[in-house]
Amino acid sequence: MGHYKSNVRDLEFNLFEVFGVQERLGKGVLADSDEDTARGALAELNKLATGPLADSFADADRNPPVYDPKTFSATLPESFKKSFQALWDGEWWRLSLNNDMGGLGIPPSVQWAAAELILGANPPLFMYLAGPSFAMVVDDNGTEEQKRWARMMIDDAWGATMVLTEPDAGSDVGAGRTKAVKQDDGSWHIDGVKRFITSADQDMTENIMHLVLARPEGHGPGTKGLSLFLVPKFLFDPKTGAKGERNGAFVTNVEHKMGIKASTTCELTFGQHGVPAKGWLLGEVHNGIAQMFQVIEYARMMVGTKAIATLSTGYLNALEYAKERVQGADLPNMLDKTAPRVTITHHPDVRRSLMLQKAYAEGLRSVYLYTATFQDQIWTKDGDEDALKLAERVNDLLLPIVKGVGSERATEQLVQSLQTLGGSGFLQDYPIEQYIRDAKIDSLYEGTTAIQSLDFFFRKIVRDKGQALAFLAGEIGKFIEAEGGNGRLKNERALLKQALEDVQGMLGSLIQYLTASQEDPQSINKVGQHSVRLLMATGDLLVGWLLQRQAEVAIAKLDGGAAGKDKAFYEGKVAVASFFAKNVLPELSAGRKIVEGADNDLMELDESAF
Ligand code: ST9
Ligand code: FAD
Repeated sequence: MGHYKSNVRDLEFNLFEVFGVQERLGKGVLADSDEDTARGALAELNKLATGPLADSFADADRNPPVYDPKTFSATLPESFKKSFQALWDGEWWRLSLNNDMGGLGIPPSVQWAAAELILGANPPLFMYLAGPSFAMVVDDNGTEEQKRWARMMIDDAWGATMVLTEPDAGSDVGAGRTKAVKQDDGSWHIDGVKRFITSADQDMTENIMHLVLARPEGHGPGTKGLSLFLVPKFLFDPKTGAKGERNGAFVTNVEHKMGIKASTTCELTFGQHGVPAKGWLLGEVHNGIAQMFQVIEYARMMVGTKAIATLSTGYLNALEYAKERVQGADLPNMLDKTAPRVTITHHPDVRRSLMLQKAYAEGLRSVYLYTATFQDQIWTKDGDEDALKLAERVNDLLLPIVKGVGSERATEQLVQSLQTLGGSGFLQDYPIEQYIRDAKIDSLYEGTTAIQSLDFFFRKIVRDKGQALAFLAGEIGKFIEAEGGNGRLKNERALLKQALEDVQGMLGSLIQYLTASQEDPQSINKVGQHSVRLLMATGDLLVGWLLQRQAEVAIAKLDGGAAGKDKAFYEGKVAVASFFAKNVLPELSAGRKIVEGADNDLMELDESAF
């Protein structure tokens, strides 16, 4: 058995029993799919993910890509290339494409469920598949000619990258200094050094299209002065795609990292090695940051899903170990030295930890799939203009939760998965130490957690005038009032109601501090001190709510006579919702008190006192 333990049952439960995504299938752009085809796709991919994709997971970590400075190139381990080929041959690169571009005709919710399987088995594989999905952004924004290039990117199986970061421009993308100089033939020469660029070189694809942010000469400061350029690794015949000369975009280093080693992280240098780095302005319009955010939104969803996928397999590995490991006696028999030794699942602290891991793994899975249901609505253009606008706003609101909360909780809970294995967890005989190393990046790239929290508060709540949040609070409120589940989980609903009030209370305080900053500019620092707390609390609220929604479905199934494996599955759903409500949600009240009592002492303290 490989390292990857998937949870297709839970994916299907969310999709078809909780969110009812099958209702959109069989119509419009989804005319060719139904529940069976969606289930079939997941089953097929699951075989690949738990087999050939997972096979190179550890080998590519222990034998990472090798950089050759003489040729500016990176060579990937053979085992990993084999896994990539299996994924490619299965045509899974079609997953995120729309029908016109050769997609599979399945909605984003099923696409992301499928993505979880790849991301849980071997995340760098998914990232090397960026070519086709980034081609969609080129197609959406490009000139007629660039739309043809987008087809080439797909048909000729190119790789692709997103190129923003520079040594002095990380979170602050607008500080980027890479410049672009217009040429007489309408192309541009890019000049500068970018760092930390994922997949900027590899030896698996014929060409790579870099999507690069650079500042045209004379353009203003900040992100708004940046434009997006298409910069291929190899120049190509614009009509046929035939490969031409090497372009002047060279990888000048591959980083040595803590984890996710199979994914090359490169310094990418433009126009510094005697060959100009030729680029073409996307769509011939200077709208770089907005265009790049189309890629970033996709990538933030991907990063959150990756973290949650890893947490899920971490939890399932820990669970399997715990069911077999015998150690110590039951606590009630602890004084009896002759008492029978038991598996560690008998120890209350192990149970507590496993149930918390389950809560976050399954609750966060539900959060990302719930988010994807709004993408389904946008994808199928289901509803009038107002409904579609609202779906976009809600999707936007949820993205920093999927990414920020997903990554933070995954890292935190994966440490608990390792703890379940005791000292064995520390060994490379088990996958969890690699999971922790590979998942840590998720709270860093695509905007750190602090950046997600600022995006959540300032852009997704304040700038949105709270519209998306009001919708979400309304949905949770309706659930609380509905009293479903046959009157069971009453106490849990009351705890959810309190959690909703606590999050609203926290938000109310932060809005007050923001308003007060019109008189006292320092007051905004109180928002900055607590924005991550708000983000994480909202994440807990959503996890608590969705686990209870799941429990309501489970109760109906149990009442309907579910038996065997199904019975255990549904009982687990009821138990985890109850556990989370009783053990985690009450903590939000303390968080609210902290936010209500916020002051600026921290900001007034001299740095030397730290
Ligand atoms: C990175 C990559 O880290 C890591 C992994 C790469 C993996 C690549 C491959 C992945 C995909 C693979 C796919 C395969 C698929 C295969 C399928 C098969 C299975 N939403 O607030 P302002 C825009 S990359 C939308 O003033 P500042 C907007 O246009 C590096 N748009 O910002 C706005 O204008 P306006 C990632 C947004 O103060 C304009 O920006 N780096 C949003 O100028 C200015 O906004 C980062 O993420 C948004 N949420 O700049 C940087 N926000 O207001 C993190 C802004 O008029 N830093 N815009 O609408 C930030 O995000 C900063 O907040 C900042 C601040 C840069 C935006
Ligand atoms: P900094 O921005 O210097 O942040 C340092 C710390 O300060 C963080 O804790 C941060 O939260 C905090 N901080 C910074 N600004 C603020 C603020 N305004 N408010 C509150 N806190 C703040 N980039 C690409 O363009 N393309 C890629 O493909 C890509 N892949 C990557 C792959 C890997 C493995 C890594 C490590 C990075 C990758 N990146 C990529 C870059 C990544 O997106 C950045 O590292 C990230 O955005 C953070 O920037 P930074 O590292 O410069 O940290």
